[in-house]
Amino acid sequence: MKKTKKEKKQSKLRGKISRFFKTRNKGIASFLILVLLSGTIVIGATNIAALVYVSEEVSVGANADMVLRYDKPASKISLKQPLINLASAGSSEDNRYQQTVLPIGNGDLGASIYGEISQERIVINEKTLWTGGPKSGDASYNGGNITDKDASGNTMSDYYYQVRELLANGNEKEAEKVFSKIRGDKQGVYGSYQCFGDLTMSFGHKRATDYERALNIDNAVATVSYKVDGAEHTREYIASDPDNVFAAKIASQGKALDFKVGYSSRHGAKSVAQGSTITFSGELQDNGMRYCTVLSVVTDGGSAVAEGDGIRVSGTHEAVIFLSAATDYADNFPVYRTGETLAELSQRVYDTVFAAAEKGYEQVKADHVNDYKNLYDRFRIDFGGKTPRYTTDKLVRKYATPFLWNSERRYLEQLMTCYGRYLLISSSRKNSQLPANLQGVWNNSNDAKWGSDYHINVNLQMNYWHAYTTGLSECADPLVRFVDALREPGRITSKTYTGTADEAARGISDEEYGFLAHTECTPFGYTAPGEGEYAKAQWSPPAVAWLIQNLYEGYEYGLDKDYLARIYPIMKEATVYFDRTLMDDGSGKLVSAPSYSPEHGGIKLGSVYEQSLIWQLYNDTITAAEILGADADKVAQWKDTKSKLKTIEINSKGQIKEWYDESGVSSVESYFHRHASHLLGLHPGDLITQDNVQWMQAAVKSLNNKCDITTGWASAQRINLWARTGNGDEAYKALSRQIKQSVYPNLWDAHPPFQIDGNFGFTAGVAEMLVQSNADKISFLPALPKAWQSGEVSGLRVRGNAEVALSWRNGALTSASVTAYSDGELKFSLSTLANKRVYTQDGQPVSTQTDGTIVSFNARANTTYIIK
Ligand code: FUC
Ligand code: CA
Repeated sequence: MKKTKKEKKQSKLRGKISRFFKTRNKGIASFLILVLLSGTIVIGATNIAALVYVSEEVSVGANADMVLRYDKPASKISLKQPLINLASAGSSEDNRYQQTVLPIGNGDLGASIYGEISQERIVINEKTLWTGGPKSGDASYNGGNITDKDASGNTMSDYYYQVRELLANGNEKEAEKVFSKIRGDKQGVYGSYQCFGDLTMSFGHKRATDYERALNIDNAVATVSYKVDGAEHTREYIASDPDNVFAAKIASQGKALDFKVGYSSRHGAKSVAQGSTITFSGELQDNGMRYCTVLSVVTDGGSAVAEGDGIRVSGTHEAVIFLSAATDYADNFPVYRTGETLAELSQRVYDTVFAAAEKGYEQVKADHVNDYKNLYDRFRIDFGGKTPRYTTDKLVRKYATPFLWNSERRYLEQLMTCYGRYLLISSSRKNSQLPANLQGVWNNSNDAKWGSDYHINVNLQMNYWHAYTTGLSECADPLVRFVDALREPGRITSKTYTGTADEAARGISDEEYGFLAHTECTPFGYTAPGEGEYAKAQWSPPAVAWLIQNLYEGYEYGLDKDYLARIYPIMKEATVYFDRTLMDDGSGKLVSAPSYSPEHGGIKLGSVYEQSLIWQLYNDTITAAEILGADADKVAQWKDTKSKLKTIEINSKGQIKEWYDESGVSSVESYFHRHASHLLGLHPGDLITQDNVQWMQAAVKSLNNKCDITTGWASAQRINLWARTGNGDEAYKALSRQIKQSVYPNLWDAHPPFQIDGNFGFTAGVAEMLVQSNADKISFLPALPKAWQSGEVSGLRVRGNAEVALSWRNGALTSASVTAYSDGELKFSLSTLANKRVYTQDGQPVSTQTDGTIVSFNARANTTYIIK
């Protein structure tokens, strides 16, 4: 028989293999065969394991505690090698910090726990300690805006108008060139978030057994425990908001404690130990910012006395450390200082520490737990998670393999969901001076990537996506104040970069320029554009409009008119900038120019990113004005503007365009790029909804055209986007990919480096999968994945000031209730209330209305409605 080509090839190969055996390669050959065989066995075993694990039935109601648990101190945890490395995680020590410490915080104070046995180490942060901004006492600070003419006699706004003209004439190349001259002055102005200090405790313990380090996020208490010579040693750590202190309780059984407490500055201030108190205070070399921190040790018997610059604790079985820290930062442009002397500032910190010490640890702890649970307990979730067999680092690692029970996977997903809430409560409180930054409040470096600043082309917004949906509206208050504080410097930016000669001649007030901020912001009102290599990436006039979406959600969810009256002036002033600068694109449509789409492509006449945000700003500002009965004349003008805005367009591939003219933009680049800025109308915006089938289908196509391997926050954004399309399985894929690719052993999200937005966006994504209330209607389980066959959730907030509780089994809703907190109509999607009836809690049917697109009923405040 004649051999085919393929058969010839195969017999040749066989010949080669047998010859191989006959030679001295025998050893290697048999080794290779062994490897192949064992490989097959492993693959076979993996498949069987996968079958066993996947077919495990999961049942809800286990009520597993939400605890991050480790059997090793931070120094011994195996680190993760993230899939992509767009940015450096810093030094290897900093990388270890970011992956392994356990964070506690009270909003402005943060502490990160290593849990070391011989020498414990805790990194202390206070959120306002920043370099950059004005030097103390410098009232001439103008936030990095370049107000002078340059050598060629042009002002920044001259360039701005030249770029616009070039764009209007279709000369993008030349426009780019001129645009590159528009810049801010970051040198010495931008600064960076700083680390405050290191708390150490030298126990000198060796040969510890039964070690455990844990962070219980059900009550916000971290612990370390182990045995030495059979005697138990325990440490308990809290960060209290009511008492504004970090507190540590150190206890031992058996032998009395004997250890030394040290506390040192990262900025050269000398630690002074006196009695049982350590203080260090000073002024930052960079900008003269004053800082002070005080630590005091209280013992139960025994002694705590100064020894060198530390405190020796001995002869007691229990010691408590109270610590607080503060700076003279205030959010008042242009000085950004409280005006306190170092002595006054120090007194403030002393008073705080001694008031807590006076109160005593147990009371401070009880008040802290109570205060924390008041926020945390509002929300519950159960996908059938059961306490896993593994420590949290191993759980994360095994999540990427088949070797986890489904109930363990569900546990990790629940834990991640709750962790996003824990981290927000711990890094952003109603009384916090600043919102959560790129790392919340936890930072080990004085040179953190991006200065651990406030990026507003996605990051800061994402930090608060889950604030309203999961019942943490108070935690968003610092964000409102932050945006408000951008107004004053932002007016200078608007005037400097976009003011015209005509406006100057008319002598318009600063307010009449509106306010403007770009991608990168600091606590010192840096609102100018960037400079250098990434100047283009830092251009983003509608970033403020995006922040205002967060603020306005506060009203949509809470329906508090006083709150609306508080944010309305900010909304109105943000529109002023666009009222002044929107331009005709040549077809009668209004666009923003020069326009950019984060963080790729060129400078254009309008981008879908900018237009979607501007549309939303006008949309929400009009509604707000109408609710408040304000500015009727403006409303008419805004409505006209809104109707002329260029918004969504679909390209030849059926996707949402990112640029109106996509020529010259690489589709490969777009595929790999982490930002999905052209889809902001889908989430968090209101432009693209299920009501517009064509746009929704295009959005799905766009999403399918986004690479799965991406940064942590970008995965989180994809969860939210897919949820809004109603595709739960795709949303779930993004969610599980995020855990596999971007979650560190301590559950912090990795860009890399550690960036907290991904943690927050993850939680927001889960909420969005379970309940949606955008587009003026509430939907239950709009994007339920197969992985969450059965579950229960309560405390999910919806727009219209109400709260939802749901249970479902085998993918179908089994019970639902809605609690209204205001009188008014609640609207639901047709499918949500199809074949269902609404009852009061005592079983009285409630009448519903439908107009064919929604079903609604009139709810009364503080009433729960059962849906069956
Ligand atoms: C934006 C993102 C980066 C990073 C930075 C802090 O510029 O594009 O990925 O998250 O913010
Ligand atoms: Ca909205």
